[in-house]
Amino acid sequence: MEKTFLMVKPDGVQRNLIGEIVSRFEKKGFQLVGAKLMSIPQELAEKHYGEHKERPFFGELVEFITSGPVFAMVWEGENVIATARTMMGATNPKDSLPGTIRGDFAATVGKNIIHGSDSPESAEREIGLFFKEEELVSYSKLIAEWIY
Ligand code: DAT
Ligand code: MG
Repeated sequence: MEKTFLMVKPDGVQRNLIGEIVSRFEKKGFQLVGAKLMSIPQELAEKHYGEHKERPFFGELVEFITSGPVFAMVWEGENVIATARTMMGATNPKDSLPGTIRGDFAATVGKNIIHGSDSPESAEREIGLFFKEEELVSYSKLIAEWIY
């Protein structure tokens, strides 16, 4: 089953949105397989956002993501990578639709509440950066029969 890396960013944690965000993915039918509240070390932040190294906002981005605790998660489900991106909404909250997480809770691109992997390759890479294999839990739920 497909897995993705999702993370409530420091603004989402400070704004008490962990429960709201977890709840949305649970209700959708996805399964939580790993989660932890953590502070991101500088080096991990730079690796995680490595694709944006040359962008003018890279420094601010790393500073922001290390500015307070984040809630890192791995979720599992059919098409969870793309579906989670849809549920998150557009990167810039000025474009994200109501009903999406960023559309409902974020106002600026610099503080847009949530991170989600954008492809199978980035999901694998990001899960590997943030979680050890033994931190991910494989289990089945009876309700899966009513989703799949
Ligand atoms: P996403 O988080 O939707 O995958 P991204 O990978 O393009 O978006 O960018 C990573 C983060 O960088 C994004 O969530 C917020 C920040 N960011 C992106 N574009 C920005 C910009 N033009 N100015 C400031 N921050 C930006
Ligand atoms: Mg991205």
